[in-house]
Amino acid sequence: AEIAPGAVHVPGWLDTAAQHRLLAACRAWARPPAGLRTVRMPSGGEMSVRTVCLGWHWFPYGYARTVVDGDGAPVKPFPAWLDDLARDAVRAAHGTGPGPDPYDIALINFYDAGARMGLHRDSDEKSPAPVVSLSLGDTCVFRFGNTRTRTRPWTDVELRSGDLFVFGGPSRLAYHGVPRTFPGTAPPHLGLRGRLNITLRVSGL
Ligand code: MD3
Ligand code: FE
Repeated sequence: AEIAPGAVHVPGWLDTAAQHRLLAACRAWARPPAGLRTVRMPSGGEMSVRTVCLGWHWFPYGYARTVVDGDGAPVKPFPAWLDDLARDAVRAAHGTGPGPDPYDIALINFYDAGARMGLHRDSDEKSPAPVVSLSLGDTCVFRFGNTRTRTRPWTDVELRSGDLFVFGGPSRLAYHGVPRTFPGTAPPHLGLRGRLNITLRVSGL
């Protein structure tokens, strides 16, 4: 379903086996060095989600090759199979592939019960390539706003384990966030308490 120009939701895109493979990979990436961390904002506050990065390290606000605001370790590599997955995802959602630049950033967010993400725009990447979002575990409310203001109008969409969302074209710079999750709604077979969101991006760096 296209909820705005270039913003396409594909429920259940990852089958059970693909969800298990991606979750197992996330568990390995979450381990130190350069593993799961709590992001501290310039204001001093901490994000309630915890994050691990592949390829490039995201910090507020920019990208680096080492964990500049954590253990200082080199960022884990971005594997070629994630570029393949991102390209498949863009083709599935938009019907046509992304440009030639390889996907080279993964930001993996972990939501325990009560974690959320305020409305924001993702503008630290230099490429206009679509952002690919994959959800695992608990269902959440994903809030998709507009490109001009952090206020209404917005559209709330529930994202479930296995869902794909692709944000390209005019939607690439839209405000978005996650006002809540529904703890305990993850498919039991996954063995995941909480929610994981994997975004795949092109740095343009
Ligand atoms: C629309 N993550 O990592 S995924 C983020 O569920 C982020 O963890 C949320 O927002 C999460 O920056 C939302 C959906 C998403 C991700 C990136 C986007 C929507 C986007 C970039 C541009 C436009
Ligand atoms: Fe975002």
